[in-house]
Amino acid sequence: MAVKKNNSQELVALLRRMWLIRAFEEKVSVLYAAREIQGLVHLGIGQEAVAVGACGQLRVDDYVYGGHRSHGHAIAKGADINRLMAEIAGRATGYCRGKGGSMHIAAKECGFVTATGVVGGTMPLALGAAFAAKERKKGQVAVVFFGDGAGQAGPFHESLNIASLWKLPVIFVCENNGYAEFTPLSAHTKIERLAQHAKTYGIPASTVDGNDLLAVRGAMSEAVTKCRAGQGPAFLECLTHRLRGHYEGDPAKYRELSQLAEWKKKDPIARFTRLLKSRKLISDQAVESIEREARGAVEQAAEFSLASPWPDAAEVAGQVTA
Ligand SMILES: Cc1ncc(C[n+]2csc(CCOP(=O)(O)OP(=O)(O)O)c2C)c(N)n1
Ligand SMILES: [Mg+2]
Repeated sequence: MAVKKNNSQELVALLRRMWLIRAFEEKVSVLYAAREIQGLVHLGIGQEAVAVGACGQLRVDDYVYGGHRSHGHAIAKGADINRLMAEIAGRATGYCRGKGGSMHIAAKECGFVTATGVVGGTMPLALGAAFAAKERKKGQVAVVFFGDGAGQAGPFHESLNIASLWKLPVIFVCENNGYAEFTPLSAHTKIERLAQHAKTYGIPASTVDGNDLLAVRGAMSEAVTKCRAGQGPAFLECLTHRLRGHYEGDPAKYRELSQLAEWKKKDPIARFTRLLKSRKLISDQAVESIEREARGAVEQAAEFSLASPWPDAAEVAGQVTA
């Protein structure tokens, strides 16, 4: 895909955002190993180009929904990393006052509406946001991120059907990382490309290399333009791979080391850095300072989180509406 010279700053900002996500999740991994973070944690290390490529095409007032592996989606949409880290660490200063944790992030001010550990669970919710957006007529869109495993869930099919039927402004972004927990795609479906399902429901779909930031960005730009113009839903399948286990602590014995090594070569951050360098859009020094700044910001977020109080036990039933 051609890179216009006049948007070099924007491209560098995308690299910066990918680094922020990477540094953030690497710190989460360290804190998790040190038992500063409780519960299950799923990292999207290696999948940053999908989050950043897709969310980079959105407005603040567009809605984003995630799932169990969504720290990166929230950061890409503009979530504050202090409040995000505090939430993951279960502290009262977190986005959900420490009650949601890693899998239940909601950063309302930037349009990251919610996430859930229920696979496919936010797909129908995104439809609701898209329905409201359609009624409001301000050109907003709703985006929902989910994995290949969600393709076998009922809400996936129900959501695609209704979105198509009602021509809703929703973009389905599938992160096809080839695994659902420890099960390879070939063992959980005969459908190799999730985009095939979208076509069945009459939704325009494309499959792109999810580790190529510009490929994701280009496909998302097209989808968002059509969606805002009232042409109905779109489906974007991004082929990618998580470089960590399914959850932190997963020994990932179901995956060949050679497969992991192959995917490491396709690391989206290293790849995009090479591209920017080859086009002389960034210097080695600038790349180093981007990484340093990201790690610095994340250290501060960790310090803020660990110095924050735990939620008050008396608040346990607060903010929960029946
Ligand atoms: C409705 C439901 N069924 C099963 C599970 C258990 N589960 C948690 S993650 C996961 C796999 C999800 O795979 P995928 O959608 O590909 O996302 P990935 O983990 O690869 O990002 C499963 C089956 C769940 N959380 N919710
Ligand atoms: Mg998967």
